[in-house]
Amino acid sequence: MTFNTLIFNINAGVAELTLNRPERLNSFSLEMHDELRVVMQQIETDKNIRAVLLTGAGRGFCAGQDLTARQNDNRDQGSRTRASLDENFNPFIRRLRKLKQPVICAVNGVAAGAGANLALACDIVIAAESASFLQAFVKIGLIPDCGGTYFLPRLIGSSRATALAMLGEKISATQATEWGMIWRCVKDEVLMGEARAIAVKLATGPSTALALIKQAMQVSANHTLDQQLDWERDAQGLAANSQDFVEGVAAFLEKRPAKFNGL
Ligand code: T3D
Repeated sequence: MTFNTLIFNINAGVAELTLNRPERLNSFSLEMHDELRVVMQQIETDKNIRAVLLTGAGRGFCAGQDLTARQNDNRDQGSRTRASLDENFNPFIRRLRKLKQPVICAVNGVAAGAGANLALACDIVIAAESASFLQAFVKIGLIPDCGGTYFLPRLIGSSRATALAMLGEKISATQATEWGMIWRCVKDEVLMGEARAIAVKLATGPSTALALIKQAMQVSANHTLDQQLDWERDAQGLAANSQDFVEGVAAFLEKRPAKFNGL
């Protein structure tokens, strides 16, 4: 598939999705949203895709909404903004979170506004040392969206989340790692190699268990311990019914690496 604003390849079970408007730091345009809908449909339905790797082209990861599309717009800004979230950003974040496949985000440069929160919506975030995260919204009189006010306090606690959102200060990938906002940061030159290695590991892993782990982490945010113990029991029943569980146990007992087929 070829696109104007995205690069999309599928290789050895990994779908690699690159936001590709480098001259605007990969900010979101309507065309990009349209193309993302096509790609998401493919990822949701293609059984051969077992992991997704998201990154950005050029020196930035994503600078959020393309603000040039918001200039000299005399229409009702409130209604337009609500519609933009309802029709474009929110469905994308929801679909990403609901994907069965794990999503790895390789943050190659600045992640600002919706771009920062897109990264936080992914399952494993790895960043280049030169990358940074910026809740840019307040600088233009907006509030964090795309789940920023959901993910941030859960990842780094309310005090840091509030300060980042209110002050709009950029933090480095190193700081983000120290705060537990992302999984890790690595030297710029090894970012894509490391991110691809994670993606391949997940694409050759036990897909049923991985999908359930993803779901477990999400539902736990709103569960009591009792509810989560029950949820884990049911999910473990599903995982144990997979071929990959049989293979995993056999491989352990035979002292060989497991060969998971994702079933
Ligand atoms: O309306 C709705 O749909 C509601 C939804 C909102 C979601 C949101 O994401 S709101 C937040 C929007 N994003 C921002 O406010 C971030 C704006 N960008 C920046 O603050 C800075 O560009 C960065 C901190 C991200 C990076 O700074 P720097 O100095 O590394 O780069 P730069 O020079 O500012 O940007 C490079 C080019 O990209 C530049 O173009 P030029 O001058 O070379 O022609 C710049 O204008 C362009 N660019 C960067 N971000 C955006 C953008 N163009 C359009 N929209 C952008 N968001």
